[in-house]
Amino acid sequence: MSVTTRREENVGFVEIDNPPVNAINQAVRQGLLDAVRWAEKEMLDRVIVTGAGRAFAAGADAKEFDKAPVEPHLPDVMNAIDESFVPWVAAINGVALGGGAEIAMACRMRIMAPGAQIGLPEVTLGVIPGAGGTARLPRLVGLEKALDMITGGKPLRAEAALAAGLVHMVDENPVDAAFMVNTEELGCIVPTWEFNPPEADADVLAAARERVAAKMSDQIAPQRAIDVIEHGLSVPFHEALKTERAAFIELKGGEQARALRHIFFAERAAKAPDWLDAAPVPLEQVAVVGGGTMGAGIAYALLNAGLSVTLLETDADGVERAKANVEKIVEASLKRGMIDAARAEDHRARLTVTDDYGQANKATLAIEAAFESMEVKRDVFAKLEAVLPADAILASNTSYLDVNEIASCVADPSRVVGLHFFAPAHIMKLLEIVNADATGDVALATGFALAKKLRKVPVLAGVCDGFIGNRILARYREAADTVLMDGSTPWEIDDAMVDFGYAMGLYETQDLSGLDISHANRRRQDATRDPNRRYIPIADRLVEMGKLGRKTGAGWYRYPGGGGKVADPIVADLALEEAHFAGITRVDYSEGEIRSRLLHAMINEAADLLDEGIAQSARDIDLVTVFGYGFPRWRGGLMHYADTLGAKAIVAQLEEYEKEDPLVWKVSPLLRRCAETDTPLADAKPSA
Ligand code: T1G
Repeated sequence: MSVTTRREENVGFVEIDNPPVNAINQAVRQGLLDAVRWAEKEMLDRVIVTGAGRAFAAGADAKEFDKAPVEPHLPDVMNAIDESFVPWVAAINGVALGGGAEIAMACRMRIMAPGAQIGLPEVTLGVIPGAGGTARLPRLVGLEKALDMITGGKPLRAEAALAAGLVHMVDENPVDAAFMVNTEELGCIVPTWEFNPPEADADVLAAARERVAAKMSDQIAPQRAIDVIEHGLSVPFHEALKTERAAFIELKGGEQARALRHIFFAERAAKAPDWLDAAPVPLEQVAVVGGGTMGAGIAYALLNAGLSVTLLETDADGVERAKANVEKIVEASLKRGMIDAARAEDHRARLTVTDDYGQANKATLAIEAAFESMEVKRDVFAKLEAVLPADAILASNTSYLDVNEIASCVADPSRVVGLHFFAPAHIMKLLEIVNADATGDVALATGFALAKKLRKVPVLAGVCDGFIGNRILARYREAADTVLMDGSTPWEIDDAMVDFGYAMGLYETQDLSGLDISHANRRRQDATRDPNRRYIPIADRLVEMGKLGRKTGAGWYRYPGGGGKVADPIVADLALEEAHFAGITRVDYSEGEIRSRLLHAMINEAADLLDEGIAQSARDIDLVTVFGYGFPRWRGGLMHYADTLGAKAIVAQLEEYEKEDPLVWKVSPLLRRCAETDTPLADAKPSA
């Protein structure tokens, strides 16, 4: 049963029971509607509606969004509750999101448990509330608060919901409290749909439009929500519902909603593969080697997940630096209100920073985050192997080096796995779990168990230079540098990708991390670089000029102080000079031509990764690009976006670009297969 009913005296109890989070599917909608009719037939005093388990209701079942809507439609269920002569009381025991919040708002009264949350996150799925939320919420909390909640999608905790006037009471046991509410008092509350709408305050609406335009200009739903809310203030309630429903249906079928739903479910499907049935090692004591930016971030992420951490450094100075690095993150988290003083103290109590590896002798997992040098890593692994328990898992956070080579230095290489975190490690959700040739199932299972504990998005990657994300990034950079050499400027290239939806362009990002880092990486690759690939020396010239990026006040851009950046004519001249030396006749690319060249190079590399089995699925590549590399979430990830172009069109475009440079742009066998068989990349399989 998705909705159960029972009565006690003259009170009806309705429970939504659709594990795990009471998503509102057709059966729940029908059950609620039947419950309205049942309560009226029984002439009950009131109905108390709550959720079974940890949620009140997580919203409409998004799995139904790709199908034609089936009656009863949720707005009709809401109206039946709102207009019923038997008043309903929402006992909000857990999250009441989207349609869940709309059920609560259709009730006469709302009582919330202290740990519960209530909100309308529909815009995060590319839609707007579609069951009365845009009409009821402004009537309950006022226009400004409603606009903020609906365009931002962020839920309110109980005290904030009470202060906003969204709920009447906060109580440890909302069902009991609802049972005790005085019948007369309840009878005096006007049905929500009869509330007068707030004034259509032009300044408030304009401020909301400005905020949305500034922070999420690419996304359609937030802007559409404002229009629907505004319309709903000046027409009768039921007419407002019609406009809302039409907008919801239209958005639901659109590209952005499909892309956001794809990522929502892909993120939740990111778990250990079905074939992996080994148990992970217990995760209580973890060692981290290296207290630099990455190591400190990893250590903090572990502390924040309740684990105890021994952070290992090389000497006393290193220990002091590591302590300071972790403390900096603790202080920043305190300042942002992400943890309170008690939790900060608890984190500090579970952290040991030392240069004595022996103190890590109880760790069941060690994560090496030392300098990116094979020699350093092999030395660290030898020291770890000497002190940790024989079955402890040894992980490397290396972003480029060969995990097989690292594993070869320990007696039992099945203990070795790659755990590639992304900076800042305590914030970025992606975790590439690198499956080396000898990596055992226990090591892999431990990687996935750690990801779950840290609430990271785990993606299994095979061993290659750069694994999944950095290999795609390398192609992105190469294509950008090629376009830079052949005709554009760094700012034209960055603007093209920011207009596509990236928060920041490639060159500005390099200025942020420092040109010396990629310079060191290029030197490391000198010996093995393919001599046939064009080498673009512009970045090297900048490093030679001391232009290392933000930290030196200039890199690809100039940073004249005050946080802004300006185009640097010196850099534009450098590109002209190098193109001249190379005998290139530059081309004035349009923004679309720039964007297409970069994206096609990335898509092709991703197809190769899939074809070689380095990535297990197109969905995994979408997770990597969205959660690790800033690919716009509302485009669903690189491969979901590629499927909107279609393999045939991609192959035809790559064949054109191949004439310009057959190494930067070529056609992956997998792309050709998909084009020939009209197979979406989402369904593509490795060739082997
Ligand atoms: N529809 C379908 N499945 C859902 C779902 C939903 N709305 N929410 C969660 N699930 C599944 C999820 O895929 C996973 O499945 C399992 O439940 C546990 O989720 C008409 C149009 C509620 C805070 O946007 O934010 O209402 O992997 O791993 O970390 O106006 O789920 O187990 O097979 O995330 O404890 C609006 C989306 C919908 C809320 C719980 N609602 N959900 O987090 O568990 S649109 C939302 C969440 C709507 C109305 C409109 C979170 C959560 P599986 P989980 P969690």
